[in-house]
Amino acid sequence: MTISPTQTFALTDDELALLPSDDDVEHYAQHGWYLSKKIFTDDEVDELVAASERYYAGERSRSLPTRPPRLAYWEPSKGDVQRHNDYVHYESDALARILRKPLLGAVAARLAKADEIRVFQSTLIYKPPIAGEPSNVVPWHFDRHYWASCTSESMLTAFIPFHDCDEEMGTITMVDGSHRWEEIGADDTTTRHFAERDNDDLEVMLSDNAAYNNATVTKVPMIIPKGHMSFHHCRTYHGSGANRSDRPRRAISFHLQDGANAFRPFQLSTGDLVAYNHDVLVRRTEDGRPDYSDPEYCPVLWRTA
Ligand SMILES: O=C(O)CCC(=O)C(=O)O
Ligand SMILES: [Fe+2]
Repeated sequence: MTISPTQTFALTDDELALLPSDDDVEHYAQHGWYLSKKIFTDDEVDELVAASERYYAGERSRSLPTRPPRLAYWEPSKGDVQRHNDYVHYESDALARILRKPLLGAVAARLAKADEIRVFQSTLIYKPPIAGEPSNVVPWHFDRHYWASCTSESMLTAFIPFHDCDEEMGTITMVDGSHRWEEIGADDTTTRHFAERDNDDLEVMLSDNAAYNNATVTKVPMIIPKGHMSFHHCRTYHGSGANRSDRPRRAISFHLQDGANAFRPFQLSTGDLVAYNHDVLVRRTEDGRPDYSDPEYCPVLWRTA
């Protein structure tokens, strides 16, 4: 699945009409989120469902050579909890083929004002239709906290449901404009995965941060029609609730990096360096750092000619 560094990317006229307008780009800059037009056809979305079911049944195009320390990796033995599976763009060519549609990368490039967009991570997500299942609740967080070893402040995430997705299904919900907040209480614990933190802690952290910024917490649920997707900035707080519908909530969280992003050493107060799962997988740069442009794991999605 590697592509040559000189590969060019192009859009059809129909696709050009699906890019965010200048007003949309300004909206994203102000609010920290954007609800896209219809990026995937119904056939492409249906193939995401089919390919994900094959993935859950054990189909792999290749397997990770090693399991990094914080890998999310649901297996059937874990039962009817919320499923998270990282690196599906690496392990499933059927999913990758659709995720790598140039239009998606071009939308991200417009929003991030970047010439190049690469994959950073992809997580396949499944919320079983069980209203009271505690693991279905995604507490407030922003993604930059997990990416302390990245230099970029412009990374972003596409949240891609495989069907119409609304509040009943526990759709992703953004805290409007929160990417522009200055953060208080940023300590070592914020680099820990949100699954390891207390939900009440995070609700308090959100309201404290809002108060510090003289802001109010405005929660905006993303009502996403099939084929559309939401994008959020790496500092936008978001979370999601229970799946109260009678259908599974299926999605991919597609984390994207701008071309300039690279590894940086980031030290905790303990002296330990923050690591990202990539650090035990990707090739090294000439000066020995993990290379976040390794095409095996972080392929280019879009490059402006
Ligand atoms: O599954 C969700 O509702 C939230 C996913 C998420 O945290 C993300 O896309 O960054
Ligand atoms: Fe997130």
